Amino acid sequence: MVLLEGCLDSWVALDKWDRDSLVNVSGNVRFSVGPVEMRLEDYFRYSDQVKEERPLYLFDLKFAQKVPILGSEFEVPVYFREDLFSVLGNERPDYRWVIIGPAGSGSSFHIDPNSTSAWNAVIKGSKKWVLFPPDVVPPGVHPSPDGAEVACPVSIIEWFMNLYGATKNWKKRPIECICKAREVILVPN
Ligand SMILES: O=C(O)CCC(=O)C(=O)O
Repeated sequence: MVLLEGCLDSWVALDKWDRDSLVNVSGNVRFSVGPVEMRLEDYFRYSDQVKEERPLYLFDLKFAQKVPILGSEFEVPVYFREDLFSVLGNERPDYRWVIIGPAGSGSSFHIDPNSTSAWNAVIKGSKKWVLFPPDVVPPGVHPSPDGAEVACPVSIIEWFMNLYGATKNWKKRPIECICKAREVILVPN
């Protein structure tokens, strides 16, 4: 795992992507939010007042097709330009997402498909990461026999409150960090 600073300096998105500009530029376009599709204006209204333990997390893989200008306001950081998926042409698997969420929302434990090494940039706010070594199953997590699917029955908040502590005296502890705005994390395969 590597945390990088200073490699997003050319991104228009860094200064431009705030709520108002994203709402304006996307208008009535609907983004994928868990099981539903929502306009950004509605999503931000929801996320301002949400009190649920598992707030809905906006996670949209078609954002740049839906609102093409968004696709032009960031670029792949120089370190990640080798693109092995390019040999697949139109068969390329999903490869880019915009992610938005209020405090307490997030992705739970998983292993990315296709042996992906993923980079993940933070534009606003900050994101806590907990990465376990490949041979370690985090407490409370139940992988499928081949390890490809993992189920984590508790919310992220509950995991931190009730299960995280168990790892404190494990020999193989997770690597943890907080990725702040303008930083990028590389999560290896
Ligand atoms: O930013 C996140 O919530 C995690 C994203 C992630 O791990 C993924 O897309 O596989």
